[in-house]
Amino acid sequence: MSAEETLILVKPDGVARGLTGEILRRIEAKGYTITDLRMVRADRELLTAHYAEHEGKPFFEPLVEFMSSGPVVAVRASGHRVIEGFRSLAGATDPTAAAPGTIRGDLGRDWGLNVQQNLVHGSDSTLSAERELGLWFS
Ligand code: DAT
Ligand code: MG
Repeated sequence: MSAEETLILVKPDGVARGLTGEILRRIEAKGYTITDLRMVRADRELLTAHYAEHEGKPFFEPLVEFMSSGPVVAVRASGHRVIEGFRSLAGATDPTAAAPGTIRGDLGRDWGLNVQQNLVHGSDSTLSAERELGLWFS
């Protein structure tokens, strides 16, 4: 078995709603290993680097505002195909469209706001996982 690593974030809405434990439980219940974890108050510089692919999009500014509105929990998780596996656990970006059984589908709330407060982030490729782990766990 070849272990892979990913970056998972419990976003400010997840931390504020007291869902950190439930989200970590789902990661571990799936069989992934949490190998590092820290609570971070992310600044604009870190978030701009993290969301570089979205810079210039209409939701970028509100996204950075939201992500810096409170602490996030950054998680380094490892396991076979954990990148794809966690994306699958998280569910679709839009919490209303996310399938029941997923973190966003079961727990995500659609507040009708500009930014989707969708509880979690997960790296979407080996390249972004490497890059994002370097940003959050340098
Ligand atoms: P994901 O978090 O599922 O990887 P993404 O990388 O496309 O989704 O977008 C990053 C975050 O930006 C996402 O979690 C919520 C927000 N976002 C994405 N698309 C959006 C949109 N059309 N309107 C508002 N917020 C959006
Ligand atoms: Mg993404």
